[in-house]
Amino acid sequence: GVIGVLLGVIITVTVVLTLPLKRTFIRRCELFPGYDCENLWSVFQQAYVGKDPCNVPMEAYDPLIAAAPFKPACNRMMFWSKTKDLVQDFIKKRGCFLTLEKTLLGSVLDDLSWCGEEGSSETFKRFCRRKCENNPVGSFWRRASAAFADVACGDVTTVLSGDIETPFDPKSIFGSIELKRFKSPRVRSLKIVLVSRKKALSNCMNPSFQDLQKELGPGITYSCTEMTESQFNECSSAPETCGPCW
Ligand code: N1C
Repeated sequence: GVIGVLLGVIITVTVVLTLPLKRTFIRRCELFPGYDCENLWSVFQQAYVGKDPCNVPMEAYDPLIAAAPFKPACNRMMFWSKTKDLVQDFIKKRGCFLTLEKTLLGSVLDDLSWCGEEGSSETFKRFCRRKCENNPVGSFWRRASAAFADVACGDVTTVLSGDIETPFDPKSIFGSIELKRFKSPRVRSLKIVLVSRKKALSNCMNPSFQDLQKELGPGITYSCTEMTESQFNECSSAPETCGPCW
């Protein structure tokens, strides 16, 4: 009858909206040996399921971070802002550097969208609005970035864009969260690599780098290197070690 059809529609819609996200999460997670991916999925879901998608704070993901903590990789950690594609191509070739997207939590959720709804036990992956600050996706990246930056040590590299007028944005996740968590003497230096694709709109003398240095913890050495996209890519064919290229 009508109820049966309705139920069928509801179940189909649920499966179509939920399954692909879980499947992607589990498939990507299984590339990392030694983790209970079903359990991670359930811990992940608890952060946002049944909640107003404007009311999921960073802290909602604390249990997820605790279930798959980041491990320090001294001298090999790479951060970025407004240069995601550039860095991802670079990382594929120069495997020695570690970005958040290469870790378990970063990789399972990269490029995905998710949210819940009050009074519902579903995960939606479409029509998740990101207007409010405490949306499930934004809060995840802020929380994960904080935890990833907390374990940074040694020489840290950040790739910024020379194609914009203000390469350091204090409101970005890099500027507002990661940078502030680098602590001396655990972190020895911050190496900015400023990469320009076409015509550079900024260089290392850009005033925004003064703001950056003000936010940088005392005792951490700062340096900045300008590169074209091709110079940066040549760097990626350098040896397996994270040896000097900038
Ligand atoms: O706000 P951003 O960059 O400065 O954030 C980048 C910074 C990196 O150093 C990463 O460690 O924060 C981390 N990070 C991611 O790894 C990440 N993957 C995908 C932050 N955000 C990430 N995303 C998505 O891109 C997420 O939706 C977030 O809002 C954007 C950040 O882009 P941005 O402004 O270029």
